[in-house]
This record gives sequence, C-alpha cells and structure tokens, in this order.
Amino acid sequence: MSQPERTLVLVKPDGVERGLTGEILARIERKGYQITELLMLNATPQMLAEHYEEHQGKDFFEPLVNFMASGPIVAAIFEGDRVIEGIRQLAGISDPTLADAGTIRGDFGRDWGESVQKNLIHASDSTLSAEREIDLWFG
Ligand code: FUP
Repeated sequence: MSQPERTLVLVKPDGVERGLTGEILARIERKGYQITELLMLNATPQMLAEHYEEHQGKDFFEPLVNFMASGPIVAAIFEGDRVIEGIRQLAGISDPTLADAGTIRGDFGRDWGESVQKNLIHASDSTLSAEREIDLWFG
C-alpha cells in the first residue's frame, strides 16, 4: 500500500497575529484532512530563503522574507488523499483581494498597501515541494 499523501501548511505571521490560527486549521480539519504534526516557531531568514528559493531575485523576495520572519508561524503537516490539491483550493489564489469568497485568503485577507502579499497561509503546490518543505520545517 502506498503512503498517504502529505503536505506542508504554514499559518503565516499575519494569520497568527490576527488570531486566525484556529480558524484556518479548523477549516482544513473540517474538510476531512488530518494533522499529523504541528509546531509554532520563528523562522530564520536562512530557512525562509530556502523555503522560497524559486522566488530569489524577484522584487517581492526580500519583503516576503522579512514578513515571514516578522513573527511566529504555525507549521503543520496534513495528510489525506489529494490533500495537496484540496488545501490549495481551500486557500485560494495568492492575491487575497482577488481570491474567491469562501476561501481562506478570500475571506480573511486583503491588500494592506505593502510590497508583499500578506495572505495568511502557505500550502505546498506539488508532491515534490511538499516533501522538500516538510524536510525543511520538520526534518
Ligand atoms: P502561493 O503558491 O500562492 O503561496 O504563491 P507563490 O509561491 O507564487 O508566492 C509565494 C508568496 O509570495 C505568496 F504567498 C505571496 C508572495 N507574493 C507577493 O508578495 N507578490 C507577488 O507578486 C507574488 C507572490
């Protein structure tokens, strides 16, 4: 039998600061996915540079790393069949102004006039990135 699919979820510093950690994790749990590991931590710029390596060199890279290092993050591993797609759907698109109502980013996010999108949640986008990111945050 194959291993259950896993993904990495981060409640970003804006989500933790605004008291939305429980709401965000609850939405994912209510969908039916299971938390298998959970922790709160302050990420180092080095970890964040590795996490967001595909964005190095882009305009928003430095503001993104600074934002992600600005306060505690809650990191979780969720598992379940097609969990990667399922949680991306619950999260909504990156720009919280345009994310559909009913999604986490659409319901709780907005533009704050900053050079980085504060959009509450990270969720891995493929099995390859999920395994890489789980190693980085929980390895
Ligand atoms: P996502 O897969 O939705 O988390 O988004 P990306 O991997 O494309 O981008 C990572 C993070 O960079 C986003 F969550 C928000 C931020 N970002 C910006 O601030 N500005 C942009 O133009 C694109 C992304």
